[in-house]
Amino acid sequence: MTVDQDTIAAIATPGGRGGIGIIKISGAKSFPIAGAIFRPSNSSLNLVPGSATKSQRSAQLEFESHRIYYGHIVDPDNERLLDEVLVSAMKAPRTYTREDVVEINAHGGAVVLHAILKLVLKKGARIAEPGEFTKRAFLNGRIDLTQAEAVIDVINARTQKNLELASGQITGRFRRILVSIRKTLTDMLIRVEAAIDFPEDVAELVEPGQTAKAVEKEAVQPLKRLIRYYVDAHVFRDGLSVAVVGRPNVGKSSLLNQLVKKDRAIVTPIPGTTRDIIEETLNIEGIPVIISDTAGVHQTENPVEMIGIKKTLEHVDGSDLVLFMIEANSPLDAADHQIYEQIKSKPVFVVLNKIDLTHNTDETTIPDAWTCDECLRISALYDQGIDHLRDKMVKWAAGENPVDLAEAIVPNLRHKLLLEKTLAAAETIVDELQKETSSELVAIHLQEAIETLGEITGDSAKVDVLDQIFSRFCVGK
Ligand SMILES: Nc1nc2c(ncn2[C@@H]2O[C@H](COP(=O)(O)OP(=O)(O)OP(=O)(O)O)[C@@H](O)[C@H]2O)c(=O)[nH]1
Ligand SMILES: [Mg+2]
Repeated sequence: MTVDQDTIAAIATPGGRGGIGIIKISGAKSFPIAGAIFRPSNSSLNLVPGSATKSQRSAQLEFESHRIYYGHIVDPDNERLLDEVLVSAMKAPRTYTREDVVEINAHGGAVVLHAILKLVLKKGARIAEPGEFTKRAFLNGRIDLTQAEAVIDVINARTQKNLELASGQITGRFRRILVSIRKTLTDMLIRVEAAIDFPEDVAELVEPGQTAKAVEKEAVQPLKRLIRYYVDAHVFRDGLSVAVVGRPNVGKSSLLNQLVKKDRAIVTPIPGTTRDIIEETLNIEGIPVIISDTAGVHQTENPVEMIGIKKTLEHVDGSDLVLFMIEANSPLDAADHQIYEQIKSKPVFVVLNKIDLTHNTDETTIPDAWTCDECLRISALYDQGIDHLRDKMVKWAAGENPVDLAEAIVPNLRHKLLLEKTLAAAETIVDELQKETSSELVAIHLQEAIETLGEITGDSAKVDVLDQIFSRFCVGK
């Protein structure tokens, strides 16, 4: 995939009003475009909207790289003053995209920013696609794909730990390990291929026992470590989605409100209050927990409720954990059993609510046939057992002894799947070397492992994968 030659531009700051708003331009025409519309501050140039004369126009500006200029944006076609700005001019290659970059710091209002952007487009730029600036940084070799992915993770970070993981990856921590494994395998491939071409020197080039040990130590072990980090700590980066499910009126919305410490969902004694799915994100010890309150599930003819119930069951499918709520103060009914049947393939915590009404003896007996990860007693209304529930969710997600994230590299799911594929190839190589099977087979598996690592770093990633990754970005990044 190559970079196109267009100069691209976008508003890089979020919509709405703010102190400043930034328009970013990248590409060969950035400096000429900025030169055409920017008037550096000059006491003899007293710009009033629509008042400047042609003779007052400055000549083509010569920007010095990595300097900030104070002045005004003026439409050169009608001399209309648009805003007072600071312009940063940065010459390639020491820029975000490795192209010439100009950033216009204007005032942060939607109308003014769009007016300036329109002018920039009129002067020869085209509007940037989502993530296109970062895509150029990747295609121009400044960062690898893992670092590009980390940029979006930093933007989307929901907790401090989330952010630490992403910023560690931006600095290339993950990339360095992958590059080192890839180098080991590439060196080996060169030697194995040489041995195939010059069989008389095989013994000198590839000593099978030692080579197997080297692959084990320098590829298999580090790959296993990275995969283990994913398993142990990916919830810190990906979050944990938790669905609260149960029949109407058991107290699901009350639990959501208690967890987020505000009246987020409507609570009434009328069964069938909640119809839509209500989501909130909590930070529980660094894990972004996305908790969703759902419509009570039961047999109903009410068409609105039926839609809500259908949504609930679809939502359960996409959740990591289900909090299946039942009432501690009344025996289970048919609806409870039906719900259990529909959620039992997921990890389930059974939550007995309303224990304040039981006088310490629950009316509910949980059937032996129900397998669940935890069984907890709470009162959503009186805040009993809620901290314990939080604690159990964290332990379930992160394990009893959470990994030290300070230096950890936690791959995302895409990385993890490719790491597993690389690991399978590396283990096959070790096996083949130990059994001294054909060098041709070893070479094929080395190539496969190298290629798969390249998909992680982006060296051999396919166009559709790249498009998918960069489409997750916002415009202007
Ligand atoms: N005593 C007691 N009442 C509770 C408790 N939790 C909820 N309630 C009450 O139970 C009723 C139903 O609570 P909701 O939170 O609306 O129940 P829900 O499961 O969301 O109900 P639907 O949205 O209709 O499915 C309300 O009157 C709550 O005040 C609890 O722990 N103890
Ligand atoms: Mg509700």
